[in-house]
Amino acid sequence: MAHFDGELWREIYRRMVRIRTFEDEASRLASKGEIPGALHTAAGQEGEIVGACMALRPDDYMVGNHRSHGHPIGKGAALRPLMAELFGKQTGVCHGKGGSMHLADFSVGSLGETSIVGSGMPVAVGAALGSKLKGNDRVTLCFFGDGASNEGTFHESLNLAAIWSLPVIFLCENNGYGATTPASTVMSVANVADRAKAYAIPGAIVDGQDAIAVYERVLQAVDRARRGEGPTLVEAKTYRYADHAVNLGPGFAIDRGHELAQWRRRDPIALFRARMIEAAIEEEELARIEAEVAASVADAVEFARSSPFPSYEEAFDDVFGERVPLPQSPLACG
Ligand SMILES: Cc1ncc(C[n+]2csc(CCOP(=O)(O)OP(=O)(O)O)c2C)c(N)n1
Repeated sequence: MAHFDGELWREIYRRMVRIRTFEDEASRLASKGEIPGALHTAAGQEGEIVGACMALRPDDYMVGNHRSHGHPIGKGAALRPLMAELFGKQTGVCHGKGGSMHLADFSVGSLGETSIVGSGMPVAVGAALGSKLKGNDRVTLCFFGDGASNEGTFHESLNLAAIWSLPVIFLCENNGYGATTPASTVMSVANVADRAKAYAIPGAIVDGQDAIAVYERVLQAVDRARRGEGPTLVEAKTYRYADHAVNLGPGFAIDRGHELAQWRRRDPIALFRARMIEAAIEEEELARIEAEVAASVADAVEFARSSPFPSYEEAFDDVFGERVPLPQSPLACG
């Protein structure tokens, strides 16, 4: 049984509930068209997200993927600018130009996410190389899916991180599917962690529905990285409750049979809630946390709704490359 740390456990619980509540609300708003575009949610995966992020220091780096509203929340991000970004508003973390699949919040070390599967791993390796060259002890945690582990960037990133002993933790969120493809049908090994052998780095499998188990295993990997001993590959076995994404149409539905009900019985939030009550944390206190989170998500939605869209003149702000002269606003042309 893991050592009980009241402050840590309460924060893990708060962040997991923040992710679930944020995701459920974002999904509802996207389904009714208030949030534009495809929206990938991580409900069901909160245990591995928060367990891993809590093993980091606030000044450590974190890189996500296309399913990454939860990752910055796990790292401690404020909800208002995240929700505003989903709405495409000027007050969003990327000033409304990134949307759901391009959230970056440097204030909490979240270096960002992109829709290109496997693209986060080289970015994480670059951040870790930066720490090494600067001689500081900041580590980088990189989240990616089982599908991304079949991309070429996985091999290149783990190989480079291994030969240069870089301070990076590769956290594979094995939720059983790459979009709608069962992971077992596109992998020649039973576990993503088995691939660590090929790079002579530690590979570990953890129960992704157990936030504390993930926290403890990732903490070991973080300590190793900070000591300069190099990367670790951690595979969290988890599950996502929703189909691939909201607003992509029926072609992305998964035929899951009884699987969903089985995984819901091991819901990471419900399991952890029961464990906290066992550890003598009052039910009323947990209910208070849940009410506070519900209020802060509602507040974030109101903030997003009432924020302005970016102006036409801002179209080329915050982007790399030459600023091209803007023609007269099409809106002004009438
Ligand atoms: C390079 C690339 N190939 C394919 C896609 C289409 N695509 C988007 S998400 C996805 C599945 C990714 O699976 P996984 O990494 O396991 O993450 P999950 O969505 O299951 O969380 C695919 C194939 C893409 N966006 N980028």
